[in-house]
Amino acid sequence: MLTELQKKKLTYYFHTFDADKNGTLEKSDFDKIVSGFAEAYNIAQDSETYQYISSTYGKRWEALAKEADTNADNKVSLDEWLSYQDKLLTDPKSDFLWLKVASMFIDVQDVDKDGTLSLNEYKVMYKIHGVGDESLAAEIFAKLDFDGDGKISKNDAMNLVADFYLSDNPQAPGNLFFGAYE
Ligand SMILES: [Ca+2]
Ligand SMILES: [Ca+2]
Ligand SMILES: [Ca+2]
Ligand SMILES: [Ca+2]
Repeated sequence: MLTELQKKKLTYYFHTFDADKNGTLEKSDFDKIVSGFAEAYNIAQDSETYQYISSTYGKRWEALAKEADTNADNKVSLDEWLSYQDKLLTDPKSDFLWLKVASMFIDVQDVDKDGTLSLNEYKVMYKIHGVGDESLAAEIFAKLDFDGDGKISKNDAMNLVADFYLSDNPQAPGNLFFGAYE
């Protein structure tokens, strides 16, 4: 069972994928996020980077369509999303799949492939996922960049995302990884 705090965070997270804000997730939301990505970084559609980003988000949608869309209407509702996340996080058979998904998600945001998230990459994530503006991104980034080197290392990012999914402590910094959830 998800706790109230987990439910709150995961509900918020759901909306960051609902690019057209119609209240459900569809393939078109994921396409829209990929276009936003390409636009933000000026990535050509025939480039390897575009292929990588597009296939990563594409696979994410396919996995959701297969595993979360229980009534098979090609949409993932909030209820379907929460049941799916509950299963991922609490069923030992899911074999930490959520952690693999998180790792993939961080890798795709690391556009320059230096193994860390820069403030700029973090800002772009906020933009394409409709999380918030640059000043909110900078404010939260400062809280997550513990050593103040201007980067969030992959290792720190994984710990933060683990907190985002699992922590029931309202003060855990990782709660804010995907933006101000409340
Ligand atoms: Ca939608
Ligand atoms: Ca559905
Ligand atoms: Ca980077
Ligand atoms: Ca750092």
